[in-house]
Amino acid sequence: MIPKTAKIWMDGKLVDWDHATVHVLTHTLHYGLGVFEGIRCYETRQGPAIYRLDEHVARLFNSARIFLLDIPYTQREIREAIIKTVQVNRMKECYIRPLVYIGYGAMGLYPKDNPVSVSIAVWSWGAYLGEEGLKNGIKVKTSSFIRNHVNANMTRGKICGYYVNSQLAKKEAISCGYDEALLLDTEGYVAEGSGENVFIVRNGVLKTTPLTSILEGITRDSILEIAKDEGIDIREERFTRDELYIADEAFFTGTAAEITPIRELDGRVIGQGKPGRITKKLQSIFFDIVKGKNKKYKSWLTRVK
Ligand code: PPE
Repeated sequence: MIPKTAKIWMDGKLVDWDHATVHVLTHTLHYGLGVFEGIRCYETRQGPAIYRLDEHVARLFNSARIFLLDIPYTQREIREAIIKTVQVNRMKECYIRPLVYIGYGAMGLYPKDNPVSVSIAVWSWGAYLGEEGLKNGIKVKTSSFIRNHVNANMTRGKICGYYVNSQLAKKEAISCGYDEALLLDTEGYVAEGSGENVFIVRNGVLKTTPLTSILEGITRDSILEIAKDEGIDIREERFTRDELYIADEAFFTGTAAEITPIRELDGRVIGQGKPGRITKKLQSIFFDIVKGKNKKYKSWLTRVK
């Protein structure tokens, strides 16, 4: 169970956690067309700070644009509502989940006049793949489920329904004794994790999959930018699962997963079977940034007073 906080923002009102409910005929609940975000707020010496808030809000609106959802608020209003929700719940550190959903009204696949609603919840969420995983790496399984073709389910939008595919992959991986799943694209190349983007390091080159059948991850973007500033050779290009088997290092990135090293894929040990030098370096810079200890990237943090 996730720990309760005091209030959830629902269409402009701060509602008590236990009363933040919807009707069972809420359209999104039946058909999966809703868009959401996952954002983290970290404790810094200057107080709580939200990581890359503007980019997350922009992606929420882009998701809505792709899926023809008319959010009845401006980006500025949602941004302010997110900050307010963190404030009223007095969170020092939390995960933030804005959700845009189609409400109660007509049923069937054409909910023309149903209202579009927005909710924002916050809660404490520790290491997504476990503290141990964050430190020493996780065991991953290539999924028997593949990512949707981009014309079946557009991946630039972070929609609720996309995560059915992710859940199938995740359940399969866990039931086989692994920590996480790696999904391939429709052509058999590596795509991403169930809720993470993926990177490898081979011969000093950092590679990640191109933005064709994956979510445009904000942590992915952060890592690319940090690596560029560190003078690391970066490539955004397709690679296969066997290239991952023989990589020197591999890791997942995501808001929830942060930077989680991969120590094994399908029973093949990656590199030395522990977080590699470049992974550790990027992880350490990332955690300094989010905790407000790296001035160079301070524009990525929005302070919550
Ligand atoms: N790919 C997928 C499929 C994905 O869900 C995420 C985030 C990412 C990549 C990384 O994107 P970003 O967070 O912008 O770096 N997954 C979110 C949901 C996880 C969940 O279990 O819920 C997250 O990390 O918040």
